[in-house]
Amino acid sequence: MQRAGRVVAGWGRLLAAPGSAACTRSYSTGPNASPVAQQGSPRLGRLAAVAAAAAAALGLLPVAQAEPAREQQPPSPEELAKPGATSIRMAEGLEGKLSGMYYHGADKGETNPYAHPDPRQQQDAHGLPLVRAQLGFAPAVPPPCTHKHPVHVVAELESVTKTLHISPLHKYHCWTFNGTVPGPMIRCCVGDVLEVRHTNKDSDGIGHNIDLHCVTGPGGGAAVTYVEVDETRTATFKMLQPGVFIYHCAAAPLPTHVANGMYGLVVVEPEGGLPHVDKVGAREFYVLQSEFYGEDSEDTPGMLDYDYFKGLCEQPAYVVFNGAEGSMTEKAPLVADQGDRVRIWFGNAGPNLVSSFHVIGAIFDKVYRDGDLISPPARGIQTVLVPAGGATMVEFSVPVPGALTLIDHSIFRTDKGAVGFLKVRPQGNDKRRDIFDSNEPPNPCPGCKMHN
Ligand SMILES: [Cu+2]
Repeated sequence: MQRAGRVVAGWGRLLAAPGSAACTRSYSTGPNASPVAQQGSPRLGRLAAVAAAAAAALGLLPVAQAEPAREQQPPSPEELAKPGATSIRMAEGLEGKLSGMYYHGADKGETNPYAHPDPRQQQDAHGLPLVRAQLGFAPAVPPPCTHKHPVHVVAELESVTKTLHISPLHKYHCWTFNGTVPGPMIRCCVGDVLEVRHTNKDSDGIGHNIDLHCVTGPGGGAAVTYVEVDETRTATFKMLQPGVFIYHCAAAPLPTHVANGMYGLVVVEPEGGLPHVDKVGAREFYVLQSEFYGEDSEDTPGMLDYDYFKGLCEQPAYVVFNGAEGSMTEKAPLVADQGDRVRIWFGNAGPNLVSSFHVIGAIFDKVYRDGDLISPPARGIQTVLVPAGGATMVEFSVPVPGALTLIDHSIFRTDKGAVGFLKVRPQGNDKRRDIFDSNEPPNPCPGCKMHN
């Protein structure tokens, strides 16, 4: 599969993106600004320096190697509290720590420069180090979070249409984030600020937005990220809860935007990261289940045309993992080595069905139910329910070589595409016959597509 294993970052385009000129605006220093605002805040300056030093020590990639001279510092909390003193407001003051909530006051005609940090800077206005979001394209995942202090993560999502194979028989005119179904996986830590920069390049001229389930606030960010064609809008969201979260387009008609492929996953790691996340031999995969609704096109052979009423009746033509029947089967299975730990970030975009996620030949020894990364995981689980608009994370070991099979155990859906393989490659000569043994050679049943 061409997109397998591809992990990319789109930082370069951010610098040249339309509208980036707005990032160069300075803080309010108008006639109503106080001397404090005009002279800057020594405390914030110290915090910024400390954060920058921490970022450098941690090896976080700065946006630029050298920070240009900054003529103005962010206004102090005292300054922010004065009515009319500046063009921005914050729901909470900085309070001497890097934990202020970001407030989008566009509905009041206000602008918020905190949402548009200068990409040439190494920190945002709170002193948080600016880092690019590395995007994972399924089944690849972004690298785990290693930073020990909050950062400001910038993720670029682009709405774009693309005709993709959704099965060996059918192509489909997909509405996508960044050209793939599912859209990219984003990874950050609780306490981070996630900046979403949403650009619309839809060739059909349709408007799109993004509802991120990791966001606390109206619409999950949908209204503030709505863009018409060739527009870019940016919003910042503080990650208050760790977990595994779906994001999706929520533009009207919402079911159609989800049914056509506009969804992805955000992982917000808990403070301190996850256990084993850096362990050698750990394999992480991004798998997202979804449905396609349609009928054979009368105009274009081999195309499946979207059918709203099939969606309304919850009668999918396909139920798939990672955007297509066969996305993870013979030609492009997931691969692990005997003895590995396997971690699967599993989301269900729906739009209708609840998944009964199961791996044939494995028992989940850790299940972070509903994407809850705080509570102790459930143990010894065979099948986990994942609702539409929900997600989970499962872990298991693979001591025995051979092929395992990912399915939705609502079993007729395997005939609609919900099948994937995990190939466990042998390591050494120990096949662990103490765990799995037979004198009989494998003899798969004729026509079987689950036990290869
Ligand atoms: Cu959309």
